[in-house]
Amino acid sequence: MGYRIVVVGATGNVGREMLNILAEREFPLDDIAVVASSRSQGDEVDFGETGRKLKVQNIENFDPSGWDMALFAIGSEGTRLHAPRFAAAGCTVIDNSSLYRMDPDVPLIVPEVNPEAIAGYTRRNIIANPNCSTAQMVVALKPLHDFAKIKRVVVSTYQSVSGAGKAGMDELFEQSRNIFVGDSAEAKKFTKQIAFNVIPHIDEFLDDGSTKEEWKMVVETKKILDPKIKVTATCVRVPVFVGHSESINIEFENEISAAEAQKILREAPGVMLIDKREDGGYVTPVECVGEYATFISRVREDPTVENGLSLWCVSDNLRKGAALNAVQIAELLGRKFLKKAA
Ligand code: 11C
Repeated sequence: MGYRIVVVGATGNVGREMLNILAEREFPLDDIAVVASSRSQGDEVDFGETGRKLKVQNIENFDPSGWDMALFAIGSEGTRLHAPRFAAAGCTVIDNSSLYRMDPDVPLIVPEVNPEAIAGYTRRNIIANPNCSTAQMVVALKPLHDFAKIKRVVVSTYQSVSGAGKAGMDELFEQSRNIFVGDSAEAKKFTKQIAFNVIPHIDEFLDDGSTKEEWKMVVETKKILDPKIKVTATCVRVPVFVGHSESINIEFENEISAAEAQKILREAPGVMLIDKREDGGYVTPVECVGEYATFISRVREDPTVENGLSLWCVSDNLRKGAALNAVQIAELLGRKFLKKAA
């Protein structure tokens, strides 16, 4: 016996990856429904590589009663409209938007980091999935924090355009092509030219001069990992289609050598350490596409602070940063709370 699962936002970048990953991991399903806005009603989407096509239903008329879980991959606005009615109908919402992440009654879960916090889902029948740049960072930080207690993190991100949806990917493609043929590189989705450029601005500006993407990395890391950890972030969009990269500098309370950190990371859940200290002995975003792991490279001591380390962290933002983490949450929920007889 399996689960009845709904994928909400099934036609978007993350929704499609959710379907791929549910199929790849042979998630125990009795039934699957795909829903999206009325624009996509009647369209067909692939259920991964199973050969099965699923017909998109209109979210406005979809009745969630009798469905076990819904993986939401629509923006905060649509989530605000529809998630409460799914949750009230008994269908547990696993939400990829930022809407509920900081709600104290909604657990924010990365299964390798804080699986125990999922127990709080009963308060609203909603579980939040973190921002992609936070998810990969906390997977890397957790085993190091357990060993030497992290005091402070300085992170700079290099985030791919797929984080801004299909429109972001189309803009990078079109601008690159236009520039090659001598046409203008008009910016629509992004605030400046993204092709052959980098933009130090993701999401809206806040009063203190930081951006909401940077704020999310700070507050989500505290909620998932440890409220005592200080985080400062600079989030940058780069002309890469898929795969977010991060340069992370960490200050610890206790001593930790680079060799100790490498040993810990080699054995850590969800982490793949590729750290050869030679030409090409590190991972770049193009190599992480389609993978589940959070890749760590360039682990080294930072002699400018007591107990400091620097490292490089790369992951597929549509997978561990979004769809994979959501499916892992569904698996965890199934194992712990929504057990089905085999
Ligand atoms: C980006 N991290 O790369 C964002 C996308 O809060 O879930 C995901 C935004 C979020 O643009």
